[in-house]
Amino acid sequence: MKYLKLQPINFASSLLVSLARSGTGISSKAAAVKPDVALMLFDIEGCPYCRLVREALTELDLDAEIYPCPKLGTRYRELVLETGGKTQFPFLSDPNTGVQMYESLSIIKYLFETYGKRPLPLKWQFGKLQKLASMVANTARLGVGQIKKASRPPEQLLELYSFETSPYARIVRECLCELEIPYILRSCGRTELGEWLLPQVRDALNIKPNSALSNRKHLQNIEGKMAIPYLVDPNNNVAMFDSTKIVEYLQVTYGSNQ
Ligand SMILES: N[C@@H](CCC(=O)N[C@@H](CS)C(=O)NCC(=O)O)C(=O)O
Repeated sequence: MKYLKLQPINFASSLLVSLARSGTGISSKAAAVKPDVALMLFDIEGCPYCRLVREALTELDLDAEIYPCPKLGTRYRELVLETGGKTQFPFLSDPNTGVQMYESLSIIKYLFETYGKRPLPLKWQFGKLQKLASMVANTARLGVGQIKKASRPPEQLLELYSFETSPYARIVRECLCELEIPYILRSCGRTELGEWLLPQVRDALNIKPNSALSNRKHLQNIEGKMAIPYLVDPNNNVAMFDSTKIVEYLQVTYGSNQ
């Protein structure tokens, strides 16, 4: 697998993006109100604007259904054009309120007002600066996660336990985006100090994280350990950790050379 040979470089450049965005998309304070029906985000993983919205989802501990719309994509871009009138991303559709909107910073403001029920954090009030910083961070990925690759669609949505600024989870999200595989984003931000330690270090120190967040608790309960990313594929009754294994699984299962 050509992909595996490039793995160290691939991870290093993903880490660069995470370091550049290390002030956002990691720590969480759960939203005061959770949407009854899943939010729907039409996005491009490698888009600097879409990243800002996903960072806010992590910070508010909000899950969302992600419908990938890579360039040359055929599965969901048309739907955004029909629904909103233009192909621009991010595009949020909230079935709970009927709100459908473009513009990353407006979406973030909407999420903090509607679900966070708390003032927009200072850093998001410097919206233009955040956009610029996200564009700069993006350069390290050299366009990965932006253009469609041939694939066959899954019947059911997959699930990905992820937090935005995880360099490992990013690599999996990029693959899901390029293959236009829709998934439920299970936000798993950090609330505890122990969660900043790598799983191997935590295990060595026998530190058992006791997250306040429901997705982390659930994962700890079902797997007896906590690591990000974690993929669940109900189409094949598969669940797994480890970004390299997950990407290989996705390419073999859904990638196609048509
Ligand atoms: N000002 C918008 C900019 C959004 C934007 O330009 N997104 C790009 C993707 S990075 C886009 O939709 N490009 C058109 C396309 O992909 O067809 C925002 O902040 O949301």
